Amino acid sequence: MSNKKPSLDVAVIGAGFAGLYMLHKLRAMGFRTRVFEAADDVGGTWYWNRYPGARCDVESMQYSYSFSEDLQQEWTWTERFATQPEILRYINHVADRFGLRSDIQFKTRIDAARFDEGGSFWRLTTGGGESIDASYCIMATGCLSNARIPDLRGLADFRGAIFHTGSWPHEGVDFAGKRVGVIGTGSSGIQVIPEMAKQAKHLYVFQRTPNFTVPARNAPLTQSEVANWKGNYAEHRRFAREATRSGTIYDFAKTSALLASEEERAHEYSARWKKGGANFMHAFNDLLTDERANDTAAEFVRERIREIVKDPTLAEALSPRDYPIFTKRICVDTDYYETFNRPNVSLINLRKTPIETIVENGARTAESLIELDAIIFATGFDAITGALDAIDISGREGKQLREKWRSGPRSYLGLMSAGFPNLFTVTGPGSPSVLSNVIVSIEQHVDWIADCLEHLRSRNLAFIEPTVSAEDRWVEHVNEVANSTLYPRAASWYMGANIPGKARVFMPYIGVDKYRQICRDVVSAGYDGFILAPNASSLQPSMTNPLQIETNFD
Ligand code: NA7
Repeated sequence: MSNKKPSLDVAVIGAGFAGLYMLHKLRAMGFRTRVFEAADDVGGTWYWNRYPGARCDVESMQYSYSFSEDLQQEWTWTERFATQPEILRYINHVADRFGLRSDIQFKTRIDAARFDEGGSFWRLTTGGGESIDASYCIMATGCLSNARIPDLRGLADFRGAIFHTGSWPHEGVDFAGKRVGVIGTGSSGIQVIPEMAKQAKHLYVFQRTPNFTVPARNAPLTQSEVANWKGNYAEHRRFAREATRSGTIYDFAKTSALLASEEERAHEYSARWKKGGANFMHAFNDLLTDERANDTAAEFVRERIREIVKDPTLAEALSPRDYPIFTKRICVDTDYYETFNRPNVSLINLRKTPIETIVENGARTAESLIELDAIIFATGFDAITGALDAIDISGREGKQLREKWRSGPRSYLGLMSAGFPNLFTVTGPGSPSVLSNVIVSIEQHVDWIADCLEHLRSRNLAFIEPTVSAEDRWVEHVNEVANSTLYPRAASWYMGANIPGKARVFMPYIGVDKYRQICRDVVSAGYDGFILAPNASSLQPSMTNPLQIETNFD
């Protein structure tokens, strides 16, 4: 066994919201920490997703760090829903304010992370062939960072320009006078389409599955709105963390849609539709658990589509019918349905006329050749596990994480996976992650991991790993919770359904409030379900003799 101490205590992969806060926190605690980032600057998701119309669908007063009172008081958001450039400015401000850049190695993609059992540390390998050793490895790689372009026949023959919303050119693109195709109508497509319609000569929207979207009603924030938030930040943040399922404050209804009269329902839905934003989801308390209740909300939105879109055939083609509303991420738009009334916009319904092949000058469907100068893929991400799978991660006995997760990700609390000591995932599968205000979830994970490393250090322990039985129980619990809702009814990226060949398993944990309590209970019970050890070899026996875990998840 090598006694050489690794050069780093902690290696963090990714310089988005998660990686930056992790660095700030650990550095202050005296851990030798370094962040590795593939891009040439900070920002993660907000660095890459620069497409026209890109905005956060969580309101800006809630979509920010809470760890520094000074930071949250000094920063002023200008709009109800912040644009990508404004969020990126905020992230850059944070990086500068806390002097984080000096400990971030940019333009460095981590290709592999191997647990070196001899030396008992993590050895990372970069794309450039550099090796880095660290006692702990923290994956802050993001849930929506592995952009996917589908394998369309003939794509290599296309002579026009190809873009993906999740990897947009920094210099911007001029689409004036161009015939543009957007493939995909998820949140990104629904944001880019109205903007593209204003720029392009003609826009062709290639839709496979229509999505439900609610109007954002975005507007500048008033001074009094900002003052109200800033004056009550502590309480607002506490409420979001401890009393909500999604870590976001909405106007939560306490009544069932089915107990309300038709008029009451119409009144409630209309009021929320007028106010805008994802608050619409919370009009009644059974919309995600009762199909009949859910259908009242879905039908309200379909009625709005019929009202807005002048051509009834087009309105019907834009109306989702084969999954419950909210079980795919609800989209929040500005003039999405209105855009289809423009003469320079055409909808290509891929359910009726699929793309047979891309050719050098466009896309050939079963019906016609659509000539295009540019194709924008708004086709999403290999979500939640994609960025982790892209790294060759191998743990004890050379076991690969992507092999272990082939039939679906297995983790304990979405924080660690058995067989991979000292490897943490921020907002990993099995944690609220994408079903929450992700900054709330990031801060909780970063704090939990930092406390855990302090716990180990103060007791002269160096290793931590979950037991297989704790992990099994957790995976079962995540599924039980999901199955008590309508979520699994949609072929969504929450289920891995957008990636051919990916296991269909519901990946996020539903319930920020409950999840946080469970994480605290696990710690109070002495890191229940984890093995803590002074050396790596002491981790071994537990795998054949798993501990029984006491923490009650229910
Ligand atoms: P999404 O939500 O995964 O949407 C991707 C869209 O692309 C969706 O409409 C897909 O249709 C469509 N798609 C995917 N593959 C194809 C192929 N092969 N052909 C045609 N259409 C396809 O990704 P977004 O980037 O919009 O949003 C992801 C999250 O990022 C979002 O929720 C925010 O949190 C930020 P499908 O529904 O699969 O039939």
